Amino acid sequence: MSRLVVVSNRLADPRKPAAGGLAVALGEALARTGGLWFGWSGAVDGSISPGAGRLKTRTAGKVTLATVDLCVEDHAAYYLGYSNSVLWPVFHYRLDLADFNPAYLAGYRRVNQMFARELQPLLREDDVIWVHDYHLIPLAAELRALGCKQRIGFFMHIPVPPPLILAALPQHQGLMRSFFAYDLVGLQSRADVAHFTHYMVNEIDAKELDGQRLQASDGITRIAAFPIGIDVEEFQALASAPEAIQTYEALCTEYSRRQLLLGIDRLDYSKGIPQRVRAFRHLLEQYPENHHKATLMLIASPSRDDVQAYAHLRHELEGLCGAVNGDFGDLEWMPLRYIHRTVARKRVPGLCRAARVGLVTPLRDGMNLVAKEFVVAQDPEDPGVLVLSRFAGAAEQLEEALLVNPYDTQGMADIVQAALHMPLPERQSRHQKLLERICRHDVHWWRRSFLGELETANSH
Ligand code: ADQ
Repeated sequence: MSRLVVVSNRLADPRKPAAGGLAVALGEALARTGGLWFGWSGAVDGSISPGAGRLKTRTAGKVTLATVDLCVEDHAAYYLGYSNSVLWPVFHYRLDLADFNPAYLAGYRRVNQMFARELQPLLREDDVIWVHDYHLIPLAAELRALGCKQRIGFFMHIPVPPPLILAALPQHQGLMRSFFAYDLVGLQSRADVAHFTHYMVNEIDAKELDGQRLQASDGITRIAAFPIGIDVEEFQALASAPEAIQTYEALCTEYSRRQLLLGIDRLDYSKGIPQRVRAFRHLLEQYPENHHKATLMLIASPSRDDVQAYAHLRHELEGLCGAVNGDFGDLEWMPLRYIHRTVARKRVPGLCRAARVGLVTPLRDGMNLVAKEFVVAQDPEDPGVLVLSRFAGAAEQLEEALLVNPYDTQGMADIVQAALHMPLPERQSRHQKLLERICRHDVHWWRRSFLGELETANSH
């Protein structure tokens, strides 16, 4: 069995439960093969110079964790700059929020080169390398330039926009051509595969060899959708642990006379949080029977505070939430609870189970794991209803959710109203089908499918 090498921007100690399902799933595969996980340590070190890394290795059980620190300039250009102020907004269809500063691209290339330089001496001939996400698109090309012949796969956690949006990226061809250094490129949804393929065919004259392979002057790569899942067993175990039960019981007591609507997200403009608040406001205006009966709880974890667009979002949201409470609240009822915090992972299943409606309404999302967690946390005898944006990757799989267009305030309010009043048999039947599909396509299925396909892909 080949050793697995995972490369991602950040890594987590897979033995710690707070690491979450993805780290646990990757950690299992890494441990089985005595694998290596390589990435940025999260530290920014003023004493190193641009393009230099400081490699540190430690072991976590059978897994070796190898990390590099970044200097201040590289952190600003590669991470805050190109990754989070260019690629993130563009791939989420937000050209208006992109900051095309040329220094960012130079920093992005520099850090990918440094990653390749530090990683290459740690590699063995028969390793299988799995690179994750938009921070590291050129990594395989950099490794190939250093002579690496190993199988290398890439998984993109975020969506792929249509070709003309990608084409707005200055020097997009160079970036997109570097995908051909991978043996396999995994995307979240069929829509992403279609956009990716159209881009390659339209913009760089690639040819579709068969349904799954693309050929360009740079080589051949295989493309497929591998919708990521959650670790259902891990989440169910969390749900039956004391912290989740306490959270559930405390909320049931507090909201015994009301119905709880819940949103849990990173505070990110792709998640459609202001649009959700507007729809809730509309619900209270159009359906006054919900006054004193419905409470929306929004839990938004702080994210990328040092990128400007995120600071704007925070202010916008504070204003919107304050206005809803000011206009509709009274001494007995606060319609909206906005919590700008990461809640302990152990409490998430309890929060979800206490909610009658889960509002997962991103404007665009690669997958969205909260949607799947919400379904798994429900009591099958009396399940809550998932209201899901049709623009989340998860919508391709979770057909029995109530699908909404988050830009349509009125339409979303009407659907939330339907969710609040859905009869029990319909809730049960939708929940059962959703749960079945989420269990079948869990994170272990995702990992096995991707790695199985990578093992059989032709290597460079
Ligand atoms: P994210 O954008 O981070 O991931 P998501 O898939 O929703 O989004 O995962 C978030 C995780 O963090 C979930 O496990 C959730 O429970 C947790 N979380 C979010 N907010 C929290 C809060 N306030 N407190 C506690 N926990 C919170 C990226 C892509 C997604 C893709 C994933 C995986 O943007 O589209 O689904 O990667 O590929």
